[in-house]
Amino acid sequence: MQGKIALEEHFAIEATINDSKVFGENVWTTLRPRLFDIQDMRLKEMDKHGVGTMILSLNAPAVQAIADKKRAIAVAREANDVLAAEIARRPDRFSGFAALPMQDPDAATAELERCVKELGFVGALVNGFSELDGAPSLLYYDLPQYRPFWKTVERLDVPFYLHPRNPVAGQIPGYAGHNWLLGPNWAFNAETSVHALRLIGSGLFDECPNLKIVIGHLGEGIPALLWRIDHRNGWMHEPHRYAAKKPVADYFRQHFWLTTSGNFSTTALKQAIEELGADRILFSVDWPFEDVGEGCTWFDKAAIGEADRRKIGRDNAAKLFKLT
Ligand code: GRE
Ligand code: ZN
Repeated sequence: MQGKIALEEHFAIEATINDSKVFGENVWTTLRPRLFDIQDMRLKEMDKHGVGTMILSLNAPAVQAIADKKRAIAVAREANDVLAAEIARRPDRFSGFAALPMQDPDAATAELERCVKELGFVGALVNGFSELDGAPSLLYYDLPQYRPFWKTVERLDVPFYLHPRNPVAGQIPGYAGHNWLLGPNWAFNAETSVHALRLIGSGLFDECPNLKIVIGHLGEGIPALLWRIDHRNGWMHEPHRYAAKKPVADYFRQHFWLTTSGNFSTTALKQAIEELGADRILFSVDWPFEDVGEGCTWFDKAAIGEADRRKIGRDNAAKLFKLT
């Protein structure tokens, strides 16, 4: 399919590049230049495999792991300015997601507003919880201090991409001594799904009925468990004890969009379509951690209907991000 839009596609700046050094030296020689490149190799890959547009975002965890608040604010601003300059060179091919210093809710709100209104970005991509010097615990965005931020996201009418990050050392005792569970193997989906469910349970979507959240990897495991999350031990008729008013599935179907990033499984794609409908699924690769050719070759031939392929490959994203 030509003209695909892909929206979990990363780049790095000097201040964040080393966060991506996770796969060892022999991969790093390839991964590093791919993260710094915007206009050369990336565009060639897009042309070769029918990607018309990439919505670009910073690598992970980047700003979210900078516990010094001032530095988090400065690095987010720098990354967003770099991205805006790159988009200006090829506005026909690139669009942007804001990196946000969530350590400071007011600063994050102001930076989002600047990125959308002045730089023309189409949303934000945040790498999970934030770390902050002196804060007693990790900052998840269901916390009450983030409500004004979410009101602004809703008012600006831009989607918020909740992207994975690893837990901090010791956060999940069961991972100790089993490092292979970190990253895309398991920890990313476990961390991100819990964060998404915290947002739902907190009642955020009752307060912000027009909020739009995007998550990757075909839903970080949630579609497979959506029934069970609400049903639990159904015969016991014990309602969820959370602030939200409705079942989890209601919020998930109304407020969430899922991308195919890094999960090129037709079974998972079909399940996501069955649970949420084809209008809620968006094509993505997760470049450069995943390969544009691999993602596109899979998607272009996946056993779904052609009408769904057009929606997922392009039309849903064009509508959600108001791309022309
Ligand atoms: C990502 O940001 O998507 C990512 C990483 C590290 C490893 C794999 C991966 O940051 O998909
Ligand atoms: Zn990613």
